Amino acid sequence: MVRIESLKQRFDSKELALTGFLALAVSLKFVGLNNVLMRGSLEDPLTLLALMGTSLALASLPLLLPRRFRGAGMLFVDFWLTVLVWTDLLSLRYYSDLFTLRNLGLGTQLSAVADSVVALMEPKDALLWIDFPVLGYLAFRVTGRYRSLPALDWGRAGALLLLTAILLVPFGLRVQRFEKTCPGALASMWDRPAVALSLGSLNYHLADLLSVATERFRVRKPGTDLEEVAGWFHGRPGAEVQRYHGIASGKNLIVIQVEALQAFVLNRSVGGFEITPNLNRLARRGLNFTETYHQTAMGNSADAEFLVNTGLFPAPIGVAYTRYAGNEFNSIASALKAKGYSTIALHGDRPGFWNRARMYPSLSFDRFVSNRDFQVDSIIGLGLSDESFFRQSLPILKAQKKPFYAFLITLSSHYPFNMDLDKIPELPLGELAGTQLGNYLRCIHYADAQIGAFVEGLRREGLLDESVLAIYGDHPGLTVADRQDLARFLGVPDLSDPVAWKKAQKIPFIVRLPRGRLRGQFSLAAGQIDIGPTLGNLMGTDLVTAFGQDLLNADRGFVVFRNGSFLDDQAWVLPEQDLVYDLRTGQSRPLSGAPEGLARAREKLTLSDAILQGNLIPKLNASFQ
Ligand code: GP9
Ligand code: MN
Repeated sequence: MVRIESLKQRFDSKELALTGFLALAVSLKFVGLNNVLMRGSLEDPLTLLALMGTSLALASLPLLLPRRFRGAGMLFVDFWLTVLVWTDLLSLRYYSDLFTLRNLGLGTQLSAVADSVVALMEPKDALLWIDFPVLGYLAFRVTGRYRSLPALDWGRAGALLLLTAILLVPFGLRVQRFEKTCPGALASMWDRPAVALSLGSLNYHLADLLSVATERFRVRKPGTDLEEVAGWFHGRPGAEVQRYHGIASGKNLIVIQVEALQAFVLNRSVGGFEITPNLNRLARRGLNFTETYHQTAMGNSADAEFLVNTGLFPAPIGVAYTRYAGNEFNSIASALKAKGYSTIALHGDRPGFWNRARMYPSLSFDRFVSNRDFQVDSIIGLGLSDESFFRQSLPILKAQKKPFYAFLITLSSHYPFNMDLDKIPELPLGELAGTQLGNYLRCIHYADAQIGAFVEGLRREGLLDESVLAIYGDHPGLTVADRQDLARFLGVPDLSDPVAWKKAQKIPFIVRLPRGRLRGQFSLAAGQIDIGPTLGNLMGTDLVTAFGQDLLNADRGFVVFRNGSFLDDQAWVLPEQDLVYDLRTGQSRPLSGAPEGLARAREKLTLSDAILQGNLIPKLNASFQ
C-alpha cells in the first residue's frame, strides 16, 4: 500500500494520460502499416498485443527524462516513429520492402532514389502527422510549466524500467513462437514484409534493431588483416595463362539460376516421360559438370546468387544479401562491365525479397527487372510463372544493349511444390502422384519446358549463338522427409547414409557456348563458387577476388562448405564430426590428425569472412593496381 502510494506521488496522472495518447497514436500508425502490408494481418491477438505493448513501452521512455524535457521527449518519440512508418510506406511503394537499419549504409543508392522519394509521397500520408500538433499542444500544457530539474529519482526510474520490461513480454513471446515456426528467419530476414506480418510492423523494427545492435557481439572478428587477404590472392596465377581463356570473349552471357533444381532429375524418366528433356539436351551438347554441389547456407537462393556472382562464401552469420548490401563487390557483372557490357538481372518476385533491389546495384547490375516491371499475367506460387517470366524476358534481352550479361532467376519450382499445381501439366507419376517428390518432379518438368521454350526463343531471335548460356540449380528442393520416396524412385535400397544423401543433393551446372563449341562431361568435384571463375575465364575476364577455381583448368576438385566441411574428388571431410567419408564406397573413418585440405578450407572461409566483415574489396582492388 505504502509503495503504491509512493509510486502515485512519483507519477503525474496528466503525464500518464499523455503517454497513453502517444502510445495509442503510435499503435494506430503501425496497425495502419500492417494493414497496408496485408489487410487483417493483425488478427492474431498476441501479435496485436505485442504491437501495443511495444508502443506503450516506447511511449513511456520519455518519462525517464527530467520533468521539463518529458514533453519534448514525447514529441521526439512520436516524430521518429512517424518518420519510420512513413519511410516504410515509401519503401513499400518503391521496393515492396520495409526499411532496415542494415540498409542505412547504402548512401550511393539513396541518392539515385532521392528524386523519386517526393514522387512516392501521397496526400493521404499527411494523416500520419495529425496527432503531432495535438501532442505538441498537450505536452506544452502539461510539462511546459515545469521549471526545475529534480534530482534523479531511482524509484521512479526502476518502476518505469520494470514496466517497459513487462510491456515487452508479448514481443518476446511472439518472437519465440515465430522462431519455432520459422527457425532462423530473424537472423536471415529473408523477406522483411513477411517478418513484419508475423511479428507486427513495429516489432519487426525492434527485431531489426536488436539484430543490428547485437551483431558485433555475435560476429567473431576474423582477425585477418588486409595484407593476409591480399597476399593470398596475389599468390595465385592469373587467368590469362589458362586454357580457353576468352574463348567467348565479346559474346553475351546469359545465366539462369533454377529454383530448387537438383541433378538427379537429369536423364531420368517417370512413366516413360523424360523429366528434363531440354536440360538433358543442353547437357549432352554442352559442358556438363556432373559433380557440382550447392554451397548455400542460411540465404538459400540469395546465397547461391552470391556464391556464383562474387565467388565469395555466404556470410558466417545471417545472409550476405541482407547484411552486406552496403559493401562493394567484385562480381561477374563488374568484371564484364569493365569490358563494356551492359548488365541486367531478372526475377519474377517482389524486388525487396532477399534484399535484391538493394544488393543488385552493389553487384554492378545496371537494371533489375522484377514483378513490378513484368506484367504479372500468370502467377505460380511466390510470383510470376516461369512461362510468363521467360516469355517476357526474351524481348527485354533482345532490346538489351549488346554485349550484355543477363542473370535470370526462376521461381515456379519453389518448395513445397504444390502451389498452383493445377497450372502445371501432369506427369504420369504412378504411385508418386500426390507425394512431395511427385509434385517436385512436375514442377521441375514444368521449369525445364519453360527453359526449353526460352532457348528456342533465343535461337529464333539470333541470340543463342551470340551468347554463352549457363544453367545451374540454386539448392536442393527435397528434404529428408522425401528420402524414402526418392530412394525408391532412384532404385537404390537406401539414401540414409550421409554420402548417398549428399550425392542426391547435387545440382546441375551446364554451359552452352555459341554454336555448341566445346562439349564434354566433367566429373571433378565442383561448387557454386567455381561457376564465376569458370564463366569468367570463358568470357575472357578474371574474377580477381573469387575463392573458386576455373573448372576447365583445374586438375582437382575442392569444395568447401559454409559449415567447415569440404570435399575433393575422393573424400568428404567433416572436421566437426571428426569423420572422413570415402565418396566412392560411402565408408567413414575417424580423422587421424589434421586431414589434407583442412587448413586450406579454413583459410578460404576465414579470408572470405574477413572480406565481408571488413568491406575489403575496394582496398584489395587498390592493391592490384
Ligand atoms: C524468392 C525466391 C525463393 O524470390 O528466389 O527464394 P528461396 O526461398 O529459395 O531462398
Ligand atoms: Mn531458392
